[in-house]
Amino acid sequence: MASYTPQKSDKFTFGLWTVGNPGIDPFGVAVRTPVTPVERVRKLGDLGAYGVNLHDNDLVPFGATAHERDRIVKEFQQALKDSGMVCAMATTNLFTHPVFKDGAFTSNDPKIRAFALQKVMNAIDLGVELGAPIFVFWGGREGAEVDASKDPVAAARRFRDALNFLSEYVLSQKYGLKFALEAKPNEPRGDIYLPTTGAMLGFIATLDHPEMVGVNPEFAHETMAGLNFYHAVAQALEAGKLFHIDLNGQKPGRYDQDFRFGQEDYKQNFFLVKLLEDHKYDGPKHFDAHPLRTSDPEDVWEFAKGCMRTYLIFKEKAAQYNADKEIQAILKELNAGDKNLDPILSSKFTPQNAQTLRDIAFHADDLAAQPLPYENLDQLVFDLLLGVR
Ligand code: GLT
Ligand code: MN
Ligand code: MN
Repeated sequence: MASYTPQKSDKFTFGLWTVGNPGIDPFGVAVRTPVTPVERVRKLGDLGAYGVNLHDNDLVPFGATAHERDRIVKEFQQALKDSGMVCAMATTNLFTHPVFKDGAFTSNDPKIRAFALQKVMNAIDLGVELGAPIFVFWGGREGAEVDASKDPVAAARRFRDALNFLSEYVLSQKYGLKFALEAKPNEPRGDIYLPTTGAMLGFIATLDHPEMVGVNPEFAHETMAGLNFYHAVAQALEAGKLFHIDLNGQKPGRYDQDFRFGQEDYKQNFFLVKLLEDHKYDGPKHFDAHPLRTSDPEDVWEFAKGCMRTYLIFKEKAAQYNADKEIQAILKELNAGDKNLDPILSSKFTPQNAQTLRDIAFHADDLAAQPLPYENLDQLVFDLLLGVR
């Protein structure tokens, strides 16, 4: 039996805010006192994680002096070095302070939009100083409960203006940083703009520097809206836009649960891991989850270990699936192809190709009668996942 011990090469990362979550919810106060960011880095490093991610204010408190900032950053850099960890991603907290209660980039108030840009430029500098190659934008407060309050067309334009401005900032500083946009349908706003990964992909194409910008899909965020996360990630991957990924657990139709990776829907997570492995996704695998409110400090580390262990178990199952003779024989049959038609179907339109297609006498009833043994296939997957194959 494999040991499922995480290696640095697995590129598992955790946000400082994940293992540092104190268990606050809208109905209850904190239940845990998190250890310091430095201790989180040390402990995660010991457990085999590759790196950490942070918001500016996870490390440097809002309003800290330049002197305090530099001292904190230096101490943190030392902790990263000592534990062989990296800062894999950085982002900006544009949601906690009351100034952002009605949005940051999409606020109606130009002063608040300008303050948001200033805060992001500082957070970008911090991320680059810590060596982060990816910068995430999650517009948690970019939305509305009252649609009369904001013009959503103006909001889209403002969001675009902000990202264009920040892209130019990165280029002017010669930072080589990439951006990843993270969608969420709602919470904390009643509705958040650009609510899905697909919406983000459409939006990216309208930016001045689309080559710098990809997506950071999160399992919980597509799933809470009842969407198929596996399909969303596949679309991003196929478009060359999967720059980062947030893995966790979530039941459809609930608040953003951010459970331990794999806690819900084993089958969906299995196909997700198989997708990432089969397509050699080589970015960080970020467990953007938090321990249950019932967890004591020790259980917090069980949560972190569990996220990584679950991924590695699914990875092993994916290899088993790819080597399973019966499953592969069915897939081979389903994907047998057609040596005459495939070249036409995968090439561009030509009048000649169009004529060739017109001239074929298709027998629709015969085509419809071909077997599609999906009951059998799905049961084989179930048996494999439940360990009886
Ligand atoms: C917040 C949110 C996450 C985002 C983080 C990045 S912050 O915890 O719930 O999904 O990825 O800003
Ligand atoms: Mn996230
Ligand atoms: Mn979430």
